[in-house]
Amino acid sequence: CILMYWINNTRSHKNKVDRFLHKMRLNDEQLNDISARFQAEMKKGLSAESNAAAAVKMLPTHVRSTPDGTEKGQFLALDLGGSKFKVLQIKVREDQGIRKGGVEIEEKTYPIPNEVLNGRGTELFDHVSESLKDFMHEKNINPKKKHPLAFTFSFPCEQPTLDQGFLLEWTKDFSVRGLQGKDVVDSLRQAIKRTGGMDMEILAMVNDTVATMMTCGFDDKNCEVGVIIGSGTNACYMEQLNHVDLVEGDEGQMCVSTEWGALGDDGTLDDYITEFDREVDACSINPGKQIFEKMVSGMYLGELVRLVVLKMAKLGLLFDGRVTNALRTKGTITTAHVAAMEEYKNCLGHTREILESLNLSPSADDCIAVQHISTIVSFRSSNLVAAGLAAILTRIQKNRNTRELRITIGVDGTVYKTHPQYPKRLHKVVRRLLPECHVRFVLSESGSSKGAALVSAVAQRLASRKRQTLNSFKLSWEQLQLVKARMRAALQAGLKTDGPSEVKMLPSFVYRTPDGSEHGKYLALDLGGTNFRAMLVNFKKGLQQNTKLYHKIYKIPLEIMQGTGEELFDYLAQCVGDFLDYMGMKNTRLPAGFTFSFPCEQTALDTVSIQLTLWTKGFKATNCEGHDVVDMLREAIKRRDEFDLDIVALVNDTVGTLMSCAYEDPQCQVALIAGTGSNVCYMEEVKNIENDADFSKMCINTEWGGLGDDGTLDDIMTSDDTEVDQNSINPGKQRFEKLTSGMYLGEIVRRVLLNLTIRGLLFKGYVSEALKTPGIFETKYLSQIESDRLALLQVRSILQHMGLEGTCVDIITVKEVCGAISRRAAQLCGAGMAAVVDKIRENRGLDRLNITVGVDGTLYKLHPHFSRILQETTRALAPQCDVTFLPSEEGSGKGAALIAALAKHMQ
Ligand code: 0WK
Ligand code: 0WK
Ligand code: BGC
Ligand code: BGC
Repeated sequence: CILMYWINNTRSHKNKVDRFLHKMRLNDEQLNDISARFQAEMKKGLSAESNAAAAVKMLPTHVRSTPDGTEKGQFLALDLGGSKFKVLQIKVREDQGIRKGGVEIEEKTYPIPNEVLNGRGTELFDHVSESLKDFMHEKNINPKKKHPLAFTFSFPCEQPTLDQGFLLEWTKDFSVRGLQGKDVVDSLRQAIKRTGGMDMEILAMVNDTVATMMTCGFDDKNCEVGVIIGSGTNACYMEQLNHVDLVEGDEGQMCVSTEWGALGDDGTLDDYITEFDREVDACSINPGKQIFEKMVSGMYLGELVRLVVLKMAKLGLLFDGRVTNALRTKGTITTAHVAAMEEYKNCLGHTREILESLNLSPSADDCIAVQHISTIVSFRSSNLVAAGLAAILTRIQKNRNTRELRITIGVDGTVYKTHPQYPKRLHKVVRRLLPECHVRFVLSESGSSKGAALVSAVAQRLASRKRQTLNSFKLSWEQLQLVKARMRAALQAGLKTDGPSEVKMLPSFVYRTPDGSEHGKYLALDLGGTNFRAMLVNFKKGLQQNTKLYHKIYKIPLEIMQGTGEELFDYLAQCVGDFLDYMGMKNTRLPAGFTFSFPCEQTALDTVSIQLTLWTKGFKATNCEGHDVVDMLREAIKRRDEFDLDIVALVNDTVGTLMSCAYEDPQCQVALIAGTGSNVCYMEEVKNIENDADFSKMCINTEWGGLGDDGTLDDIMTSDDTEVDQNSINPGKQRFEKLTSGMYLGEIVRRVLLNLTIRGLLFKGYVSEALKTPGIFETKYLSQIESDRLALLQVRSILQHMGLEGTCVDIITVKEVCGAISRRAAQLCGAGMAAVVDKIRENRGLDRLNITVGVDGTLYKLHPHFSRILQETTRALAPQCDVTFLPSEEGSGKGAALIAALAKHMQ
């Protein structure tokens, strides 16, 4: 009967507390109600419209997958924000999982002095980086080596990328000044710089819930939820990307840190808030904030119990109404006390000790009552967490459209780890609220930093993949020498054989450069890669500088470029007619030179039997290849029957450019076009050409664009290059041109960006329609994007203009890709040019050669770095040649007119 008396007595005292704290005792209906309210808040937080006003921020973390076992590497890690600040070294071995010892950890906890907790931001991060330095020193970690660093930061942060985190607000007991709204990753970088003596690469910043999910996910593939019930509380889970409005993209998943601690900050939980909760909030460092957290987490549970005990004592319901200063003092009952009062074995003993430590002399009944208060307060905490988890699991059920959810929840935090009853209660209520779900709870044994290291391992792998992609466009010195040698061999081979050779070495029948004797009026027609130019040139004998020149540029529509040959030449004839009209010279039959920037085989300078061997660049007009393009123009002019022309010469645009530049600088013996297309011509020794003309030299149009058509460049072509070639209008042709000219560089960039995005390395993996559109990334954008004068924002607007939205990191990557591809193009042209000038030097048996190269083309003229890199590469690969590069002023048209003058002179 003593026992019965004891039981009834206990029950009655508990009932007294139950009545007093009835508002804290939540039944399943209320928990489901809270779960439903939380689900509504989650929706608000995920939607772009309502996110700003939402209390529960639902922060995207840029963690797109849970571990897949391939993560590996050695990392330093910082774990800041929980009750302990830790510095760690983590070694992750591939495919071994934590349980199989796949992860080794060394760690050290560093206290954070109060003055730092409430000091300035720089002081906090100086403390962090000095602790890091101390740890490295203690563990003999080489300070000279660059170390990947993983950063767990357990506060609400907006993250545009994995390695940026803008602090929204402090929670728990942190109230450091000057960091809210700042990128804490950058603050850490600055502090590490200030501390000095270490070199860190901060790969990722993660919230402790995310790191906990990743840590548990390394062993359990079903782990897609992470929850912290520690000094603070929060939960994250894998959400479908198409529900995360703040991040572009619909494919796949992304981990979202709910920051459920703020549930109720907008009054959503007011009907569940008790007077004790209001008092805890009012006395906290962040009143009105983190309402849910203040009902649940370790920072506040002890205080809640104290306030309840204090109130009941004041009401005479405890200790006969006796109250002590200790009991009135904030923080004298801690969450550790609450846990102790719930110890299975000696809960009442602990309760008595704690109350006596507050100078109280509790009766046995008082101890029963106070112990029960602790139970109710911590029970409510686990119930509220259960309601929160039920909301998250319900959302995942809906996302997967399944009721039978098998899922694991990774858990960490002192309350969950040290409070004896907490885990069991939590598991039980979650399973009771969602009986159809198979929910497994996994405790994150040794903290979240393993997870942070795993996230960093993924970031490192992604970064290295990006670096691999960029490196695949890097040419070594040896490779450039190889290209020079291959170009040289191809030049040689092209001169020899009449048969097919990749570098055609087409004779131009121009045997000398101008000597100033040219005079008279000539018409020049210039069909380039994108435009057609008509010009009238008037030369004055020996007075180069007095040359008069009038011209008009006509854009060539794509449908004309790729229509019938007849339409193309009718269009050219129409333009000429328009120009002569404009010049009032329709009735004058002027001698004309025709610059035709495509490979043509000709047997003489003037216009007998000229054959277009193949279209290049964007041209594909039918019935032209193998035909005499001068005849076709003549036919078109005849069809037009408005004016007549005496076309006396046809030259390639490189030859025209050489003439035009040689008119200024007689030392000009080579000409390069680096524009829509890519090509070079130069004055070759006639003895090296199967031609018996009575001249010493002849200008050879190399058509070097064809190098590689027989596979000689396969070892430097990347998969993206191959894709561009295979999807071009002339697959397998003009391989060298496709690596070096304006027609293709933009497209190579687009394909690289597309492949990086598909692999999740760019634009957050979001493959926009724009990115899938061939030709959308025009080469002119490369020149703009690579200009040093442009800030990232301006580059962003260029990308936006193309329908590409990117983060700062994305924009830097785009700039890097553009730079890598244009740099390679310029280097390849430099290697080719070195082959040409060195051949001329050897032709002439010279040790040193002084020579001028005339240049034209939008890529050379407009790209901010192309010309410099090309010149540097040429000089480096042909050190015995002093090469001057002379940009052509008036294009090759003037050159064509000069040749027309030559041709006229020879008639
Ligand atoms: C241990 C984790 C840490 C997290 C902490 C939370 O390693 O990242 O912040 O748990 O629990 P607390 O220390 O606040 O009780
Ligand atoms: C201007 C020359 C023209 C040549 C063009 C190449 O006058 O003959 O075809 O440069 O540059 P693009 O217009 O292809 O950039
Ligand atoms: C913070 C969360 C953190 C949680 C657990 C809360 O106060 O806002 O970011 O995950 O504590 O440490
Ligand atoms: C053509 C050459 C031309 C070069 C530059 C190439 O596509 O084959 O004939 O010189 O473009 O315009």
